Amino acid sequence: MTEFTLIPASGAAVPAEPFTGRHLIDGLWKDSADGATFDRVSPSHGVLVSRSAKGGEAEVLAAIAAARRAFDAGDWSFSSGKSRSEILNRVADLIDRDRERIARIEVLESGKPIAQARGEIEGAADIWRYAAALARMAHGDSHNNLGPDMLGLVLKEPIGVAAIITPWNFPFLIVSQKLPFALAAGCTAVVKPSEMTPSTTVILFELLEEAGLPAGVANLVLGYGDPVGAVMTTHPDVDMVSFTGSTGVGKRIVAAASGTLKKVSLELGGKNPQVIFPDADLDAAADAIAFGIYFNAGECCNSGSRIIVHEDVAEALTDRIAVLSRKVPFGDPLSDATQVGAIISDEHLGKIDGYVREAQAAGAKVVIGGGVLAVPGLDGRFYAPTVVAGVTPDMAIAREEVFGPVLSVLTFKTEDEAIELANNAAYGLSAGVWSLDVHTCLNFARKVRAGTVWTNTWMDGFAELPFGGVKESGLGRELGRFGIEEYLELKTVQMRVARGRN
Ligand code: TXE
Repeated sequence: MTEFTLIPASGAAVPAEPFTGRHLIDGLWKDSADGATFDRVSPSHGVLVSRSAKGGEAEVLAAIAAARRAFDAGDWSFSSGKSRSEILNRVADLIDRDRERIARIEVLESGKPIAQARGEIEGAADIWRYAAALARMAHGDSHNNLGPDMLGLVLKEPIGVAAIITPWNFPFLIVSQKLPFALAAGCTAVVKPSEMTPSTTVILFELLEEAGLPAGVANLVLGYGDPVGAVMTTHPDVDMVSFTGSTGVGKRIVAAASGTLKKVSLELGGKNPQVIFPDADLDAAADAIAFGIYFNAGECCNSGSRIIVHEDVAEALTDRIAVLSRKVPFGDPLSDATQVGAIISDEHLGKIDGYVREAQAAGAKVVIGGGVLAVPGLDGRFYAPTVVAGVTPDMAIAREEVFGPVLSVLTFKTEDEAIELANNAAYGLSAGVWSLDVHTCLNFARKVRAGTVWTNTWMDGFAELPFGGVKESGLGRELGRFGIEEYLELKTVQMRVARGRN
C-alpha cells in the first residue's frame, strides 16, 4: 500500500481540553436535567474532541415548547424580511470571522481535511447571505381580475416550527442549507445535529446569539435519534421536519411524521452514476471522477461512486483514474496538503471494506487500494483510495451507498444501455455525462432520473441552484429560491371590497 501519496502526522496541535457542548433552549445554555453527556473521539487523531450534553425527553420537549411560543408570539414570524435579513447577514459575517476555529473542530470530529473544512465553512457563510437576500423577497401574489368587487390575496406565510435533523458528513454546511431558509421564512426551529459531530452546530448557535437572534427562535438539542429525533418527528407542535441522512431513517421519519401529517423534506442517499461516452475528454473526466469519489473520503451523498464507461475507452479511463488515485494526498486531515482524510467510525470502515470484499468474491477486480491504510503517526481510521473494475449491476457495490473512497466501474456498449444502467438504482440524487456531443449530453440529461445532472463536470454547487433527489434520494429541494419555499405555506384571502361603489 505504499503506492499512495501519504501525508504523515503533521504535528499540528490538537486541543488539550475537549469542547463542551450544551443545549440552547429559549435563549439559555443548559446541561441535561439528568447530567447525561456523550463523548466524541476523533476518528483521525484518537483524542477526545468533545463532550456534549445528552438530550432526553425533557430537553427536546422544552425546546419544542420554546420554539412554539416564539412562533406564536409573532415577534419573529411577523417581523419584516429586512430585519430578518440583517440578522442572517450578521451570522454570515461571524461565520467568516470564526472560520478557522469552526474548521478545526469540524476536522477533528469528522476526520475531513482542513482545506475542505475551510471550503465548507466559507460555502456555508455564502448560503447564509443568500438566504438573507431571499428573506426580503418572500412575498405572495394578488389577483384583481376576479370581478369588480373581489380581491384575491395569496399570502406566503412561515410554516411554523421546523425540526431540523442533520448528519455527520457536512455538519456545518447541511445545517446551513436548512436553518437560514427556515429563519428567512419566519419559522422558528429546533435543531439536532448528529451525535458524531455536534460541536460546530453548537458554535453556530453561539454566533446566532451574538448576531441578535431573539431567544427561543432557534433552539438546539444535542443527542441521539432516540429519543431526541424521534420526539421531534412525532410532536404535534412541530409543523415540519427537514432531515438529511440515511434513506432508512428518512423512511422512518415519514412514518413517524404521518401521525400528525407534518410536512417532511428529506435529503437522503445517492448511488450517483456518471456515463462516459467514447468521444469524452478522458483527462478531464478522470480528474473530475477522482475528485468526485475522493472528496470527503467518499462520505458524501453526491459522491460519484459509479461510473458507466463505454467499453472502448474503459481501460484508458481506468488507468488514468488509478494514476490520480496514487497521487491524491491522503492522510493527516490537519495538514494543509491533505485531500483525503479519515473515515467517520470503525463500524463504517468495516462496512466500506465489506462492500469491496463482497464485490471481489463476486468476480470484480480491485485495480487499486481495497483496504484499511495506516497513516504514520496517527491513531485513526483510514481507507485507501480504491477503484473496483468489472462491477456488474447485480452487485451490492453497484446499487448501495458505500459512502467511502470506493469507485465502481461498469461498462456499456450502446447509449440506451448506458441510460438504463444509470437509472438502475433505487436512488436518484445526481448523475453525470461526459461527451463532446451536446445532443448526447442533453439526451442523457432528459432521460436520467436524478435531481441534478452534471455534464462534463462533477459536483459544482451554487447557493442559487436547487438541490435534492428523486426516488429514494428524497423529497423536496434545498437551496436556490426554492430553498425558502419549503418553509412557506400558502394562505388564500378573498376580500369582497368596494361593495356598491361601481
Ligand atoms: O445516518 P442516520 P448515519 C448514509 C450513509 C451512511 C448511513 C448511516 O450511507 O453510511 O447513512 O449514517 C438522526 N428519528 N448517510 O447513521 O442514522 C441521527 O441522530 C429522527 C447519507 O449517521 O440517518 C442523525 O442526527 N432522527 C447522508 C441523523 O438522523 C434520527 C448523510 C442522521 O443519522 C433517527 C449521512 C430517528 N429515528 C449518512 N435515527 C447524506 N444524505 O448525505 C437517527 N436520527
